[in-house]
Amino acid sequence: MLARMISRRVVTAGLLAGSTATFARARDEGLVALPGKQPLIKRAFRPPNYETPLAGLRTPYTSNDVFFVRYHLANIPEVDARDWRLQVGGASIARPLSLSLADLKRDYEQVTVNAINQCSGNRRGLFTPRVPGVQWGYGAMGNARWGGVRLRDILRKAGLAADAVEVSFDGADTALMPKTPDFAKSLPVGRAIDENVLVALEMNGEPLPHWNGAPARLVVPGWTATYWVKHLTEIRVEPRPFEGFWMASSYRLPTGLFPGAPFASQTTKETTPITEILVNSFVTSHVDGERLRRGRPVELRGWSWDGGSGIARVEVSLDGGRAWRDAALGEDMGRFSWRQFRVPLDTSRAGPIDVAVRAQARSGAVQPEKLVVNAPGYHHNIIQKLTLEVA
Ligand SMILES: Nc1nc2c(c(=O)[nH]1)N[C@H]1C(S)=C(S)[C@@H](COP(=O)(O)O)O[C@H]1N2
Ligand SMILES: [Mo]
Repeated sequence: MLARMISRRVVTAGLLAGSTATFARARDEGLVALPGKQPLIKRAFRPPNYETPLAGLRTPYTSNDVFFVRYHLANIPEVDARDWRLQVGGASIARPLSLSLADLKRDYEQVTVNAINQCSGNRRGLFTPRVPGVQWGYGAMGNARWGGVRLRDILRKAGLAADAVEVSFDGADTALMPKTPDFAKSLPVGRAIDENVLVALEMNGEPLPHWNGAPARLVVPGWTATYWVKHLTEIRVEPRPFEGFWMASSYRLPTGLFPGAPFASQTTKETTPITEILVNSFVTSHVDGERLRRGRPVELRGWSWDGGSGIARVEVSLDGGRAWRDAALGEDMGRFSWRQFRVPLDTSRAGPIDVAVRAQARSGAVQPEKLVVNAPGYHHNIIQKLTLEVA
């Protein structure tokens, strides 16, 4: 309702969230509802950074109204879908395009893909020692069914030249301070033309919510969410590496520290862009320290995922990591999606149960025991451990 009132105007997220009339505060401290969203965990106010609470992560598809929200820039326009245009150009494009929403819906095949959208810094708040940045817990991620058109089909129609090296993406959001660099990202052309990369118009069968990138966002299944540019307005294809701040100076890791798809045109001797999501899992049925009623049957459940090879197995230990057993896996919702794991818990005896969960991807990668420390606080995927108390 409010979203409609303010449409066709440029407002800052700070103003939006700051107006008491539009501001719902939940009982729990730190839970705040942005317009159109359920209460989320507020990690930063301006730019808006809101995390999905555990209760919102239990469904196979994360609801649009609890899906996490992450921005780098505070000036976030409410884009009017009727005026919106997607510009496609650059030196490696033969026929520049200016596409309306109607063009995208009429002239291109509509496809869907199930995929995890996970922030590179998901779980940064769990790093010890602490690393600077948004102190995310487990909920800077979600799974959704994304609908839209293949980026590849757009690039083909625009006449993609053989000399193309990278494809860059810019969104409608801008910085409040003139010195803050605009948020724009790029992909190697090989990844950009992967059939799973979409210009998405829909999320879980609905038009994209404002806070998740309306009217169109990039969806790069298997790669961390930094590439999933929201409020997409411009695509450029060039025969050289893109030099924007968010590629050249941010979202980078020491070269060779982590596995993942290479990004050769952006790699230096020292650093390389973060690319694929690493194998990971987390428990959604219980929290650390939770008490279980003695004798009552109960199941441990959660999700496991990786950057697109798919999940091979999930092992669970109930004795602090000595013995491991295979968990049952739920429905395969696609290799870029997450997959449920389940094991029954024995609650016949009182006392602690030391739970540990270890996912293995089809690529062979396994969740590590120890954190690979890195300055930006990315790729937190260590084995989750929690203690439950039967009483
Ligand atoms: N236009 C725009 N797109 C963006 C960003 C941004 O700041 N501006 N942040 C990126 C990052 S780092 C993340 S984690 C995801 C978050 O997606 P969500 O807000 O839909 O959950 O959006 C990506 N796309
Ligand atoms: Mo992110």
